[in-house]
Amino acid sequence: MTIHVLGFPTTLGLPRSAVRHGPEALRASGLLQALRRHDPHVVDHGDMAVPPGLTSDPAPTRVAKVVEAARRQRDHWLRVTRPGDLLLTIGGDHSTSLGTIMALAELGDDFDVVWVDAHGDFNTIETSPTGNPHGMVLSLAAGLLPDALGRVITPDRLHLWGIRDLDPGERRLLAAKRVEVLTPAEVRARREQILAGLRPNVFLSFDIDSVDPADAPGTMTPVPGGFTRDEAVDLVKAIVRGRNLIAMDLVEYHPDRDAGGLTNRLACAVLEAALGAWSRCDREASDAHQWPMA
Ligand code: DIR
Ligand code: MN
Ligand code: MN
Ligand code: MN
Repeated sequence: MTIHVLGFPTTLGLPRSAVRHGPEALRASGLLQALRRHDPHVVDHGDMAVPPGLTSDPAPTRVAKVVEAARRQRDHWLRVTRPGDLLLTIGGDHSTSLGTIMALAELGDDFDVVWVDAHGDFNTIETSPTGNPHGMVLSLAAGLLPDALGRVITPDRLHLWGIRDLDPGERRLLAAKRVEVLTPAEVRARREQILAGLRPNVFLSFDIDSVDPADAPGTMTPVPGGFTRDEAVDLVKAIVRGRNLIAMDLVEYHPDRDAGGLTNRLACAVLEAALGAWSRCDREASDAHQWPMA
């Protein structure tokens, strides 16, 4: 069983942002060394080359470029992965997660997507107030932008947790498709029940802005009222324990806005929580982090 690590420094979903420096910043903090403490079978695939997002592109062009990059990421995963492996991608904006969903669907895995985020990412070109495809990733995967991509995943497999900032049109679409959409308060109140509702195979896509800006200032789109750092770490452990984490993404980390490195340390803790639970090591004793390194 191998952990495959891929940097995906994309801004195709969120042009003009420094989320392209996310993989580089986390690598510099000792990401690979930390993962190897959990499991020696870590293969670093480097960073995928992705062209910059352009605000001058009309929304359909932006979406087409996101899909093109996602296909390359899917093809890469399909070449390297074996049953039992874990696909770990460091974004980039949230369009990072489309290629992995496509790869898992192609592999025929029976999996749920847990999308931990402040946002629904269920806009279409028509409902999006920004035209930014990072807010359309799940609607793309669900086939709601039919010119761009067929249906990759059915809406019943989507579990959106931490959500507190929906655009009116995407709110209607999420309701029409009966997607599970839960605020942080609802996740707290119904935790055991919603965890029990997950399929055994899980793709966890963790958007840094799911966490409250007090604990995660390093993001482009902060929204008050998020999970605390400790809640996020606990939740990730609970998701991974007793399930097969088949893929995980850490996205929307914006190092330029991360005064004091708070968000870098949060990203570290979240990844270690997932990997610790995944490799079934008892990490509690070494929870005094050696990572990020000074
Ligand atoms: C907003 C922001 N709903 C949009 N989405 C974000 O542009 O569609 N997603 N920030 O993470
Ligand atoms: Mn997102
Ligand atoms: Mn978000
Ligand atoms: Mn489900």
